[in-house]
Amino acid sequence: MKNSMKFFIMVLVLLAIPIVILAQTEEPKEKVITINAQQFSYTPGTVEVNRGDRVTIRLISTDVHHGLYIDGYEVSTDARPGQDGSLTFVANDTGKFVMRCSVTCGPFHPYMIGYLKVKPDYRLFGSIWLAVGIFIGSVLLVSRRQKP
Ligand SMILES: [Cu+2]
Repeated sequence: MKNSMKFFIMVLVLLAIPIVILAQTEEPKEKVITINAQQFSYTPGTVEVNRGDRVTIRLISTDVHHGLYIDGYEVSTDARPGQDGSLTFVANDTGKFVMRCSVTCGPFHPYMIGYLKVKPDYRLFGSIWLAVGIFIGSVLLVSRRQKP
């Protein structure tokens, strides 16, 4: 393979990776998620959002009085049948957080647990990589052109 071809492919890969990262990362947005609470679980049991999202959780109970408390975010709400609960927060911390029932709702109440997953925001990382890639690509291109 010719050297110039190798160079061209190298630059293409250098630029393609951050473009793929940027294309797959969603913009932060408003997310409304409905969670059903029933003795002794949440449906869905795991909720996934992206870092920066403004998340509103609507809690619905169909049997008894339940609560929802998110460890780490320290936010909570509760719901009774016909009386939904609601809580809103901005998902600024990434990681996996435990959501637990905050109202004693029966014998297995301590095992009533769900999870909140906050995925990281790769947009800054992707943008920096792209900028550096374009810079390195241009410098290499210019330096090759100047050779006799
Ligand atoms: Cu409960």
